[in-house]
Amino acid sequence: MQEQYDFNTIELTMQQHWQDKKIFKANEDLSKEKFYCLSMFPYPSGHLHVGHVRNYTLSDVIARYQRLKGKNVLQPMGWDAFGLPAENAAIKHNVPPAEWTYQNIDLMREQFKRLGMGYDWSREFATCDPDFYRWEQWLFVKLYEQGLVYKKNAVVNWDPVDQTVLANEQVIDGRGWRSGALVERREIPQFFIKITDYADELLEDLDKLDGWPEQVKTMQRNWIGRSEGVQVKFTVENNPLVAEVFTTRPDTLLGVSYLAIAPQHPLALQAAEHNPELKQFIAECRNIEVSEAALATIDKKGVDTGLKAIHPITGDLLPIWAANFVVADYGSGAIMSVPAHDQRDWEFAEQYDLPRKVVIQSEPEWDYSNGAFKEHGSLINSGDFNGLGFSAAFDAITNALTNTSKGERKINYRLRDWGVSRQRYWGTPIPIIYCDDCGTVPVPEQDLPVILPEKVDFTGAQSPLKMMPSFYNVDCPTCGKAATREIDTFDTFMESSWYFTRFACNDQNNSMLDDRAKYWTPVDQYIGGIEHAILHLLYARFFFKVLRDQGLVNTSEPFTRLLTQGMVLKDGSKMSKSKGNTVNPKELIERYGADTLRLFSIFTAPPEQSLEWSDTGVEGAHRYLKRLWTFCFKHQEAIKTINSSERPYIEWKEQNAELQQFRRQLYLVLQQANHDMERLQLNTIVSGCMKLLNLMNDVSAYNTAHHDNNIPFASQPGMRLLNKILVVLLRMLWPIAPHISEQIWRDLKCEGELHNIHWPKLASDALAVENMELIVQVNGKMRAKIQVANGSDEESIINDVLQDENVMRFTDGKTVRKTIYVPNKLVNIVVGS
Ligand code: ANZ
Ligand code: ZN
Repeated sequence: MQEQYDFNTIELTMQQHWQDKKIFKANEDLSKEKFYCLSMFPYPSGHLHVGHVRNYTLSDVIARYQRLKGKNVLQPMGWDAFGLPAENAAIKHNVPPAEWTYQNIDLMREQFKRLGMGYDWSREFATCDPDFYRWEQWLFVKLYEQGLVYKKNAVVNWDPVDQTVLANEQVIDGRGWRSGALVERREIPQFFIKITDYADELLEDLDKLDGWPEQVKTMQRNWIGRSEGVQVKFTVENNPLVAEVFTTRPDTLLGVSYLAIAPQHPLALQAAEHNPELKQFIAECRNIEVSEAALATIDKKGVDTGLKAIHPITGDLLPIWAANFVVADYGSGAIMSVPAHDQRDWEFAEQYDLPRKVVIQSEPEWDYSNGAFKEHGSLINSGDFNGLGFSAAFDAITNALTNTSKGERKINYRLRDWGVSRQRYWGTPIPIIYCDDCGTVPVPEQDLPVILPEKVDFTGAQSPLKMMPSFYNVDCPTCGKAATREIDTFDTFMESSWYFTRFACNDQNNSMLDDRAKYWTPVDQYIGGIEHAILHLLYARFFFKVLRDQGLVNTSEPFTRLLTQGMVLKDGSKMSKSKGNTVNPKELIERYGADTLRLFSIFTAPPEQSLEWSDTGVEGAHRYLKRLWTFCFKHQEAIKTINSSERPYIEWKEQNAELQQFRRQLYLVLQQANHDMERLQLNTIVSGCMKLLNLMNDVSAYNTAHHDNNIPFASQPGMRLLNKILVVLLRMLWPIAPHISEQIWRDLKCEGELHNIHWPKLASDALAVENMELIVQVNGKMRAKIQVANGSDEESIINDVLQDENVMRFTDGKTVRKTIYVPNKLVNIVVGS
């Protein structure tokens, strides 16, 4: 063993060794339980930043731990290679996006390797590789044929100077980022995939995802936005058109005083023909931002269309207004306005002096000059329905409408179909051909892939494909006449929606996926940033269900457990180039080694919380590894001797109290580590490792005091214990700081190779020497203390606790919602009625 902790040599040697032995190459071994560990693949920007280091270290720790647990682990890596930054770089540095991307991939691959990530590199791919995207094109054609794809007009940002469509992030204060021209809104035909067909399943299956953070599931639920309501038909006076509205409050029907319709609503367009003011208003509304979030806060404006709707129950005539806050493509683009009980309607009515009718009783009396009364309550001023509460009124009014064919129950979703067309070059070509005679023709399977030309001049803002007749001029696959290709490419969310399945069988050239995908999916542990909580995860869940329906995978949810890691901050704010507070991992690796960086990023904060960068923290992590190294160097002869000699059985029960106490501490740390690993509280595993080094120091001091030269090392309990602590510590540390721990393992002649050794086992006898006292809380309040045998498992402890008389006094008649066990300390029972 070297005296100096020469991390650079150690890390490079170890990495070479793992690579030579292909230890991270995953095979479909049916005799073992599989574990698919994946972190969201990176965009190849060329440089790893410390946020990446954290994200990828987290998943490497989990993957390596599962390996020691005996699982058949797959941890692949690839590149989310299409997208806008490559186009921007191409314009800036005059290098084709493909070239820029592949160079970056090479750089980043080396950085990952230098960090010691345990990836199966044989499964690597980049999404810009035709061998990958051809299958995306194949699937798209399948979906097209099955009617899950359609084309419709959708709004884009049009730069009139550059004559190109801009992505939202290329529009700055309403102007094109290059030209500075005022951006126009244009409608152009685009492809959509019917994700809404899966809305119900996407919503319902969230309940099965026990391994997902609640917060992410809530965000998905809100995004899908299911609401139950009623579609009400209002006939229009002297007009064949009907105004249909969607309402979640049919109980307020008798309080409707006007209708509000979206400016693009057919009734508004019709009325505008004879109404210049309305026409002008509709034109103005075209140029405003249409996102729902924007509409929610907009200044409410409207114009009376002059049309009158007939109330379905009272027969009253109600004015119809065109209003800018009504979303054209939600519900039916029209609302029945109840200013007394809906705040937006209230504001609109105030502004245009429209009448207000109170139909819900408030207690105490509500002051309507301040705003709408939005609560549920008994009906008043509602004729036959007076006195009914919310649900009864909902049902009664709905039935009255249904019986007269003036309404029906309806479920609406906020979720929109997925627009997948992008007017960009650097993406997967959409495999569609347009023929004057045959119309829209999908590219036949045998003609796939449609390859994106990579040698392009990319200077201006426009897609180079527009200027490449060699790309877009083709023969129609149906009739053979001259035709043209679609030059739009796919939204890059398409690739990230299914890449994780392809890692199972990236070498398969005859189909999108094969049986290996059924073996490896679902991903057991997925790790990534909270910024992907909605779109990426929703699209991936959707695609997985689509793949299931194609028979390509055999489960319904792609990610069993999800860990959303926190951000890396410096001085409390996000690191960014513009703030000049970035930290370069490369320099840190040179200075301290990869193990230090890994240890620091795991130790400093629990995975889900943000991590505050600190140079002293990095130094602290480094010092720990150095101390460990030095300790091992100092004790190497003794440890090596024990490891290479026959070790007689030691009856621990017969040893003195001090030794038993040391041994107990070892297993308490291990017990905690087991618990922490399973709940991914990885930072406290490092604390455990630190405790074990301290413990080794204590045991070593004990050994010095009790040393007997006449007994061989291997027979001295204190020496054996020291050895035991070390081999537990090295295994606990290996997932986090794999190079140093494996090197020490090797240098000190521990058994076999560390990467093949199983995770240490608990010696429950060490823990069972006495009872321990646990604090029991009910809903966070301390209610009892109970004695349980040391080393009992969580299940039996919870059982004991729930049967304890004192505890039962507080849980009686309530449902136990959750139990939280903090080993050796407390149990918290969460109850609800
Ligand atoms: C009458 C009413 C009375 C309403 C009341 C609410 C409260 P969610 O839950 O989001 O589905 N609405 C319907 N379509 C709309 C559109 N295209 N643009 C803007 N608003 C629209 O909300 C449904 C409610 O949002 C509907 O119920 C409707 O207003 C409005 F005291 O109808 B409500
Ligand atoms: Zn044709």
